[in-house]
Amino acid sequence: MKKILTIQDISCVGKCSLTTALPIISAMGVETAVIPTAVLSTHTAFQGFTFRDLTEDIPGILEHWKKEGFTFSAIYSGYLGSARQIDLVRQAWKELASPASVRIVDPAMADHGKLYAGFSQAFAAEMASLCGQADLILPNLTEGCLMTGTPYREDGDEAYYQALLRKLGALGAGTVIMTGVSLREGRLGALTYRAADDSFAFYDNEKLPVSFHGTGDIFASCVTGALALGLSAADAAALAVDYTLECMKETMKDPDYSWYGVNFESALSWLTDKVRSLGRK
Ligand code: PXL
Repeated sequence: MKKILTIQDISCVGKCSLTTALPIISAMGVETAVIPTAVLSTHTAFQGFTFRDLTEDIPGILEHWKKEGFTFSAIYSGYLGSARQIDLVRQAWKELASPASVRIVDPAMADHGKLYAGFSQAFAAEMASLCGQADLILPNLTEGCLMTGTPYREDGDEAYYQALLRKLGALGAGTVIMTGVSLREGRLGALTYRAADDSFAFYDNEKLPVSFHGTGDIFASCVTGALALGLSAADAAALAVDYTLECMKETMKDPDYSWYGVNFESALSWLTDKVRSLGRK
């Protein structure tokens, strides 16, 4: 069985970071080890959340795992709280990656043109440096703009997105998958850029007239699981576009849905059926 490591916080309520990565990647039939970077009572879109920083626990975890000889086929980092945690992701790559391991970074720090609460432009620059050392990065439009000094535009055309992904590739990552890209009225998808041959792949599906919190984490988790199962980056992105859409449709069907995250749980059976039909599980 493929085994991945994900490094991000636990928001105890909020349907994001580890509480989505763990169930989604596990459901895809991939063992999911975790390093929790912090425990928050909720994600940071709530008021009054608690925050316990677990940074000081991480070096001991890495040291123990190094002694055990653990390695992972992918190491996927998400929301991180400080420059020190960014450094610890680099250390995890050094200690726990094999030559075939894929280093995946979702620079989860911003959306809708703004940084999340508690982040600065200096942190965005640190994250850009981590992205430059990764194999595959998963920024949304806001994060891509912040990391490359590109003006944020919601009405960008294909040329705007291609220029942005080339700039992100120039940071150093081999593959860039940008989520939330709309190139046609009523459609939304993901643009994948491979720096080695300067090639693009675009996949979109129906665009719903709503936007929900936590969809970026769901998308990144699904891409990570799919890559571990051997899909190409472009195929993994297409599966994740479809799964994220299923999650949003499930949410809209539920009259009692929560504002803070989508009903990804109701769409897990859709995802496991898909994975089975790919013959990967
Ligand atoms: O979904 C990204 C995310 C992860 N973790 C925490 C967050 C957010 C987004 O707001 O606040 C703690």
